[in-house]
Amino acid sequence: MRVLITGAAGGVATILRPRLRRDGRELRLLDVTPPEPDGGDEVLTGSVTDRELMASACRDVDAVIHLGGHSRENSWAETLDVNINGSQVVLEAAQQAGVPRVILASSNHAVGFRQVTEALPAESTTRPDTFYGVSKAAIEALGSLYHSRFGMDVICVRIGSCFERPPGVRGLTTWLSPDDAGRLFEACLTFPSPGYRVIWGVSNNTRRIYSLAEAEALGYRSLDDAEKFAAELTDPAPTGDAARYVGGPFTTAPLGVPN
Ligand code: 15L
Repeated sequence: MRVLITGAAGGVATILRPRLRRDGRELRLLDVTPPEPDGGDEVLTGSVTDRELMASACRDVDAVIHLGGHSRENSWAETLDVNINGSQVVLEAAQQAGVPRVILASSNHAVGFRQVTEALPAESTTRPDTFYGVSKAAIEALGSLYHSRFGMDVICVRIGSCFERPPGVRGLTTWLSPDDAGRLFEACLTFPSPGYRVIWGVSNNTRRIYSLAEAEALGYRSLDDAEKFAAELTDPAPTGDAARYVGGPFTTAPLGVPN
């Protein structure tokens, strides 16, 4: 099995790569800044917006994990080009190459203006909080289109906060632990014929508000809980809109300003 990972030098990919390595599985890593290859990984350098590069990157690939793109707010032009156009390039290249499965990194910011008190099933309709959140909503829509037109399996993972440790008090709700991320993406790679799915990427946190049911239906079992870090987190708890809405501080950050 060969898995192409875009955005392979980024934070989530750096967490995932060692956890997805298996006998009989090759990782092909693509990023604008070349990631350190571990062992026998193949490395491709360039942008997900490069159609020729993506066409060759998708050759003889069994699954794509598309993590490439800006991971925070950026100008509309950048967001449109790298996140939205780039994701279309990835899906098109995968489709043309006959790749049967694509896993797309969506984000809690696709639904950032949903209230934290609402029920949050994974497929709740989008309420983006930033241009970045709009790009994640668009990525989910593109994934749906490519599934419906071409029958590709497409799983969109609305990732909470995937870091080594919860990044502050909000992370007690949103954290996806590294090991749970490994378990989740492994389930996405191996669950038979998932079709099109939107799932939450979160650990079984005591303060969790996102639904785990959709990810568990793919065989994911979270073994971690951010609560064990609670005593160490001393940043002030969010207030106002940052506390009211799923997207936290993204809901009040200026639009189109890189942060
Ligand atoms: C995201 O989508 C970002 O990529 C990440 O950097 C975090 O900000 C995360 O959301 C979050 O909400 O914590």
